[in-house]
Amino acid sequence: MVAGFLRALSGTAARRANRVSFVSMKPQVVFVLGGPGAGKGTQCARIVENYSYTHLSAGDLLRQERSRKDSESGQLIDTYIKEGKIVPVEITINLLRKAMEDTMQKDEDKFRFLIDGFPRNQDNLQGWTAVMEGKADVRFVLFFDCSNQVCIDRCLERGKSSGRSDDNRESLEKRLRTYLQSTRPIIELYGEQGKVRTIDASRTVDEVFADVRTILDKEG
Ligand code: UP5
Ligand code: MG
Repeated sequence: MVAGFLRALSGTAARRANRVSFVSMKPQVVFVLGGPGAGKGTQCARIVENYSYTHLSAGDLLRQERSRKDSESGQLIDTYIKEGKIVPVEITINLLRKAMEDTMQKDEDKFRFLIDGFPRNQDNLQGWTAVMEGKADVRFVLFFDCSNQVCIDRCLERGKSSGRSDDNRESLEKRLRTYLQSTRPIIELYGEQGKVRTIDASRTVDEVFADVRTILDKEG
C-alpha cells in the first residue's frame, strides 16, 4: 500500500513540480524540527520579529485546512492529528507550496521561509524532494531538542487553554511515539549531511532564542 502510494505520489508530484512557480528569487528554507511542545512555534515567532523570515507552520496550515468549509481533506486531517499520525504528504506539500507561492507573489523580497514541523517522516521528505528539489534551497535544520518530559509538561500545560484536540495525554503519547520513530530519523539524516543546528530547548524562551540568534547571525 505504501509502495502504491509512493508510485501515485511520484506521478502526481512530478506533474505538480512543473506547476511550481516562484516569482524571482529561489526560496531559502530553514526546516524547524523538534518534539511536540519543544517550542518551535514560539521561537519562530521570535525569529520573525527579528529577522526577515516568513513562518509557515505545517501543523497550523493543516488545522486551517481542516476548518475550511469545503475541504475534502478536513475529516482525514482531523483523524490524523488526534491520532498523532502524519498526514499524507500530498496534502501537506500542497499547502506549503501554495503558502510559499502566495507569499512571494505578494512580495518578492519575502523568499526566506521557516518551515515549522516538516518534514516529519520519509513520506514527507520524498514529497518535498519530488515537488521542491531544485526549486527551493534547504539551508539547514533548526532542531529544538528537549526531553520527552519537557514536551509532555508543556503540551499539557498549554492544553488547559489551547483547545487543540491533540493536547491531551492520550494524543500526546502517540505524538511522541511518532516523533521518536519517524521524525528523529529524518533529523539524523540531515545531521549526516552536516545540516542540523541543535539547540537545547529545555531552557527559558529567552535563553533558547539567544542560541537561535547566534546561529542565524552566523548563517546569514
Ligand atoms: N513554551 C514554548 N517554549 C517554552 C520554553 N522555552 N519554556 C517554557 N515554555 C515554553 O510551545 C508549546 C508550549 O510550550 C506553549 O504553551 C509555549 O508557550 C510553551 P510551542 O512553541 O507551541 O511548541 P511547538 O514545538 O510548536 O509545539 P506543537 O505542539 O505545535 O508541536 P507539534 O510538532 O506536536 O505540532 P504541529 O502543530 O507541528 O503538528 C500537529 C500535528 O499535525 C502532528 O502531530 C501531525 O498529526 C500533523 N502534522 C502532519 O501530519 N504533518 C506535518 O507536516 C505537520 C503536522
Ligand atoms: Mg507548533
